[in-house]
Amino acid sequence: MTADTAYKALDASSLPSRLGTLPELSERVGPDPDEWEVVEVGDGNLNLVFIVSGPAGRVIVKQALPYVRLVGDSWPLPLYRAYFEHHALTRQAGRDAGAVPEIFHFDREQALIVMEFLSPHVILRHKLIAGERVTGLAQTLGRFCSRTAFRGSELSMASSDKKADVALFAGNVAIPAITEALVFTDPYFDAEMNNHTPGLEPVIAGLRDDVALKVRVQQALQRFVSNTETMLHGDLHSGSIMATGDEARIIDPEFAQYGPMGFDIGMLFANFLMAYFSQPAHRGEDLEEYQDWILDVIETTAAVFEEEFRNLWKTERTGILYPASLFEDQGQDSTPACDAVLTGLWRDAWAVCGIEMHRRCLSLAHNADFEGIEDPARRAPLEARNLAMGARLIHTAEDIGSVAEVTAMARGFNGK
Ligand code: SR1
Ligand code: MG
Repeated sequence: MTADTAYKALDASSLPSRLGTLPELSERVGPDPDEWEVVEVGDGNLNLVFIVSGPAGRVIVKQALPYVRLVGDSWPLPLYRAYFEHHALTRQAGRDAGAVPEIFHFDREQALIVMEFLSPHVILRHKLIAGERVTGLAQTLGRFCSRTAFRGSELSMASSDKKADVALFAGNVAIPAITEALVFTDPYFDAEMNNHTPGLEPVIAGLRDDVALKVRVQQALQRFVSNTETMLHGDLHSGSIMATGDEARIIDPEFAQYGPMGFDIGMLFANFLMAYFSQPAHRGEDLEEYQDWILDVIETTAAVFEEEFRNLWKTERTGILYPASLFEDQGQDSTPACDAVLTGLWRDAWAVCGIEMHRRCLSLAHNADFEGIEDPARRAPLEARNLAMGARLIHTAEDIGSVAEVTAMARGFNGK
């Protein structure tokens, strides 16, 4: 950046002159900024995203806005989130090499990150709505969730490093507050920014009348705010994944915070389940096969996650938790300890899964899987199935013994 470093939002016309002298851009886009083509493509809820193209190639420039883009400047949001996103991307790249875009440049003052342009990748949510398959998707996602969960925790990290990182991320208060409200709280009362499809009123009344359900959701929130097990992606939905036909990458960790190890995979599965429940409005004759594929992705992701977690348990358990000195060094098997950790993790995951299924139909930020169904009379019954399954997951989270029970549950609700 030039002499005046005060934050200013970029636009397509000012970007070349403002970033034209950055060597990272000259090298990757081209030395003459007059030759750059800039398009703003951000379709998320928070930020500006530019594709910058030139004779040497393309990069992404992502810049935070000082407010929530979805709502406008009536909802201010600190720019410091870009700083935490940068830290999160760096840690994720270290914990699961190649899973996230490469960072070329970070400017804290301007809240901007210049990063790899993923091509020909598209947002996974669009692929799911279009009925497209991604080979190897479950392997990538299962490994990413497992490696980031394990390697960001005291199962692997030195206690002092972990504490320092938790302290660093504790500076990020505004972003977790969004999740605390929009995900865990707003769906269960008449919050100002809520919106829902007409026709769902009886279902919503049922959820809000269900005291036991609200207690369980609050218990999950209590774990989310107070359990700093690992560094989460924090917003791992199908809009935070970009894919080709045979490769997937994880983007947008601006909601990164320390939290329970089951959070990311629970949110991820909710988004696959919402893709599943919305499919009858998007598909024709291949509906059943495609829905089966989605459930297969969920089952395989869970299997890959567990396999990788058990593998890391055996090979990388270098932190203070469940040390070899208490088990293997005494000739004892630590598998029961790993089983216990995974049991708690899956309990958290299934509860979060149900809660995410609720918030995307009831709170502020919905998803295109359902929102793309134009006719509310068609949308409401599909969302009702999704809401009912969400409630079942929240109520039964600690009793679910396998992912197959969850996919069977989905098939049951889909037939209703
Ligand atoms: C005001 S932000 C709304 C939602 O968008 C993000 O992607 C998160 O999911 C957040 O809850
Ligand atoms: Mg995002």
